[in-house]
Amino acid sequence: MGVRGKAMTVVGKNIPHDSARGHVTGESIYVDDVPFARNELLVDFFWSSVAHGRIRSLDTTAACGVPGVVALYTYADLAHNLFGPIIKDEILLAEDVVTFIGQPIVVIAAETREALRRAKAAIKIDIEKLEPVFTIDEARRRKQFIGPTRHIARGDVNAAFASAENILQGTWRNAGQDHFYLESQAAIAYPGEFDAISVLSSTQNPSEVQEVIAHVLGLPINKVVVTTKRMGGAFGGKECQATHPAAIAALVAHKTKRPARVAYNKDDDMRVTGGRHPFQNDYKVAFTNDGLITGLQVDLYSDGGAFADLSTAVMGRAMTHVDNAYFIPNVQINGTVCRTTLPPNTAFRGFGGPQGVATIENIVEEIACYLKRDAVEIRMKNCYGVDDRNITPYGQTVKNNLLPRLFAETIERGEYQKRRQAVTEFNAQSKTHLRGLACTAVKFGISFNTKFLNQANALVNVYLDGSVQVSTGATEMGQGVNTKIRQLVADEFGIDIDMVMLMPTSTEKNNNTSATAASSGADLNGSAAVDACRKIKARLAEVDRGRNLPWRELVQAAYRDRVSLGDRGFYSTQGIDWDVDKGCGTPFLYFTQGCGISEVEIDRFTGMMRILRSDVLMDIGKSINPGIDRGQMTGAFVQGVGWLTTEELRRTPEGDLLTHSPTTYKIPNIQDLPEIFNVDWIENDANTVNIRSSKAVGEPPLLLGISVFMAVKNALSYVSNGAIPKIDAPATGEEILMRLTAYRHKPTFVSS
Ligand code: LUZ
Ligand code: MOS
Repeated sequence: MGVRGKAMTVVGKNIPHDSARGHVTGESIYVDDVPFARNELLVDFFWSSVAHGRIRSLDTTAACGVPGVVALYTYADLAHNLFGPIIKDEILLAEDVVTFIGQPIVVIAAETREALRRAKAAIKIDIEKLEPVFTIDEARRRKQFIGPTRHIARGDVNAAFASAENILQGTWRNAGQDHFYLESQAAIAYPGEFDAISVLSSTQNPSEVQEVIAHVLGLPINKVVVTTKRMGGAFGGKECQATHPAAIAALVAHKTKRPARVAYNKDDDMRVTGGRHPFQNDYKVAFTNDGLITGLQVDLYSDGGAFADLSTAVMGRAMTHVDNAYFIPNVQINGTVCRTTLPPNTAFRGFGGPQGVATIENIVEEIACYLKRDAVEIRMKNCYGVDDRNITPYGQTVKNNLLPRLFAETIERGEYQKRRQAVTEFNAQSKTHLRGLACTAVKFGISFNTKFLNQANALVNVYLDGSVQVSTGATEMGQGVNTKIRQLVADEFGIDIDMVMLMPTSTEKNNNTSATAASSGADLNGSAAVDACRKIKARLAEVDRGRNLPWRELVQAAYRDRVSLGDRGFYSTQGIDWDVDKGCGTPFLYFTQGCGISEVEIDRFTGMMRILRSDVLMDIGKSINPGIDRGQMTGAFVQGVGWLTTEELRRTPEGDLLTHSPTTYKIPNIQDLPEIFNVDWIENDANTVNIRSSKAVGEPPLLLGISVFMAVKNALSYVSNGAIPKIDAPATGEEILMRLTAYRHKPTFVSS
């Protein structure tokens, strides 16, 4: 109930995204839309064009002399050069060694773009080339790793293999993915009095940007204010890597005492930032003749790139998601991050979860193929139970497990059995096309896997006309977190949604905040905002003394009584625990679950693939905003499909990215959507551990895009002459065609 006994009504409604109008009309302001300040400098950096090398000499004299150039800086101008979110191994500006193409070496500040361009061309550098490392295999050979190999284990895998009825072995390989946010990385830094500095940043993580700027400039953190109004997409790419442009802009503002702006263009952004981690996972699985998995050993290897960034945490999530929907009694999971000479890979929607889940879904497809059974049968047989067989390899109990129900309902709604029959018949008669069908699941753990990050604070101010401003650490990247928090606050006070405004995220109002990440922006920050509202409500109830005053009169009465009309809320997730060394605990507050069925059709002459139909069914709890959640489910699914089917990063043998624009890097467009696309969720308000019984939805549906990849694999199984079809991600048209061609020429044997 609201403060005056009014029923809560806004939560659960399709309130439009608070920027919907602004995005369409162009009224929404992004960092690089902010008008230029008087005296403002444009900033860019000169980067390494060599993947691995030693800088023999660097001469910036000519660049300094270019008209319009105001300053050039190197690492020597920083108070500290070394930083990093988990392992402090990252340098902002290269010192004597460069370790990836795109690594910043010299910061250039100039009056015009032309001067920037000319100065870059005038920098003379001599780099002695060293041996680069571009693959997981090569890094493994050289034992170049980031952090220790981690383990999760249960039962006795060796005994399971010794007594196994069947064993399969193989390697799952997936490539990387570019975040392809529409707004490239950008920041503007404004110098203040006495070394204070104020920064506008397109970041998911204003507090980290603030901390890194203070660190590299040698300032106390309280001298730096970072503000984020919104991002034009982020997808994890602005969880850590928005820090670099912001710190570079701050360096220039700090030194020159002039405002300074960095805004990457798309091509540069794609070349210098990292993306989703490529993985290469060796697996060995034991299973009965009935398809029951009895043992699994997986050695996960990721390509972390040149610096640690979040790679070890990403690996942690991959390791805790290799089980996905399936109970595996005996498991040994080992995870190792490889260091290569590529841009550091980082958070990307799903954060290792997709790479872990794709591994086991691929294994299940192979078991089905080997046993000549339908994969859905194998999946349901191995699915986590409701009352038993419901403990993960790391010891967390899967509570309120809806997977068996989701499988059953998705199969029924998606007419799986009927369509399986139809696909088989189609493939028997078509000489030109090939169809495939697959059903996969997702069980995504919600909470940061670093325990201390699971906290949030909020500031709520009520004004004399009854209107409300809310500030939290949540950043709006298009996912609608502002709208959800507005709804939560409006309901707490029992007031109209239009009375509530979400303010730009600022480190001035909310300190030490976590990145808006791990799908938990609304969970954590919404809970903190509600906590603040409840403190204010408790005081208002005393002012009201049962009079039931209208909201505005109540607020004014409180003001005249000198009762505080603002407060700060705090939330920390309870009951979670994770021992990273032992690989056990209860790292997640709950799981968001779902199932997806996809059917694809492949042109046997070109390899071109179309998605005929996808059905997505999820448990997203009791939705705070069904329209926004539908958008997240649809978009995440399509982004997952892009990762696994069309998006391909290609480099020269020297490691230079060739696919650095939409002309060569293919993200899905509207024509690539499933021709029939059903997105739905089940009714469930039993998730009482989270705010208003909702569930996080930002990342989990991405993993259902895996159903499309497995449908491709399934299609290939119809022409592989009984062999298990091998295909790596992304399954581009070219990759599919090569596999089809191999079957034609070598009908009995196909290597992976
Ligand atoms: N970021 C992070 C994340 O630091 N820890 C996580 O567990 C996580 N999970 C998903 C996305 N971002
Ligand atoms: Mo993230 S992958 O920034 O939730």
